[in-house]
Amino acid sequence: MKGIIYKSTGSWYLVRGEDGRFYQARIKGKMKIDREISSTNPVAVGDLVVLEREEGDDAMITAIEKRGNYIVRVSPHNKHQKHIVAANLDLALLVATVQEPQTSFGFIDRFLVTAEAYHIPAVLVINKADLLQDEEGQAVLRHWQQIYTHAGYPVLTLSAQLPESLTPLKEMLRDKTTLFSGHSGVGKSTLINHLIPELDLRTEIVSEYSGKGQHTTTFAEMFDLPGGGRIIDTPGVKEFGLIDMQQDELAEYYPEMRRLLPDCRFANCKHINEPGCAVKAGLPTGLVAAERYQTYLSIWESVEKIW
Ligand SMILES: Nc1nc2c(ncn2[C@@H]2O[C@H](COP(=O)(O)OP(=O)(O)OP(=O)(O)O)[C@@H](O)[C@H]2O)c(=O)[nH]1
Ligand SMILES: [Mg+2]
Ligand SMILES: [Zn+2]
Repeated sequence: MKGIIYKSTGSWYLVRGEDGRFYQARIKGKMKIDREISSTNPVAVGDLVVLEREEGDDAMITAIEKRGNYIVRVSPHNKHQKHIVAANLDLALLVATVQEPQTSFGFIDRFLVTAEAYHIPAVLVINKADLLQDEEGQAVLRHWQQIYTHAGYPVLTLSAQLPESLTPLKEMLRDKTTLFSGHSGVGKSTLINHLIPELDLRTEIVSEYSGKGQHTTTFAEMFDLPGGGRIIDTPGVKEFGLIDMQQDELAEYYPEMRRLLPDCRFANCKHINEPGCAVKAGLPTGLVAAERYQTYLSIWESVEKIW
């Protein structure tokens, strides 16, 4: 029987079989894993697998199907290893907050760059808009919306406390498998609880002391949406470390820069201080937002050097 992974704790898996039932499964000791990527987790949420039923609700995973796509980040336990966050995704959604906790442009852009590199459409959700109702807050929200809309991403500004603000999000998620990612405390589980009313995921207030979330969700888990589609809740991420990224490909993963690259004078332009650089020429005209260019420079410094 085939099945799909709904939850992975590392030692056992919650799998939904073709029969619609959930099974507690383990990986068969001798299962051959087609190692297209070497990662700390051989099987991830969203993976399609072959199941062998055992007693009751127990099962064995005997094979894993080739992934349509997947998203990988640096393993939380070992900087030199990869961790598959989820597989077979239609959308990668980042929940960001201006405050409580603050999400930086650098973090947002590392996530978006990763989604581009894995060819997964990305969406930015700015949650906790209720905390930004004064004039200053509204201006910040407009600024964020403008930066990311211009970069080419759908941006939804909403608040888990204002149920009607979730309507466009519901539309966007219908019939899709969507990964929810973001810092701890931004409200991923709270939003999912609203989207799936019978669910009651644990949520926790952001620590007043550190201004950070408390890592309430500890394992990635997938849930069915009432109107069709699935959502994957994930534990909060501190940093989105980029895997196997090289400096010369980075600009390709900024959609607004990608469009300009053919106009750079030099084919191997780094877009830093070359003459005739179309990316830099796009800064004063607003084709490239200064905030996005700043994150380009800092990510460029941090990834594999090839020049
Ligand atoms: N003011 C306000 N608070 C919110 C909103 N959404 C969530 N919260 C609160 O933010 C806190 C953290 O929410 P969670 O849903 O646990 O956050 P999470 O992203 O799942 O966090 P981890 O599981 O640790 O990654 C809770 O106290 C929520 O009630 C919102 O739109 N506005
Ligand atoms: Mg959570
Ligand atoms: Zn250039």
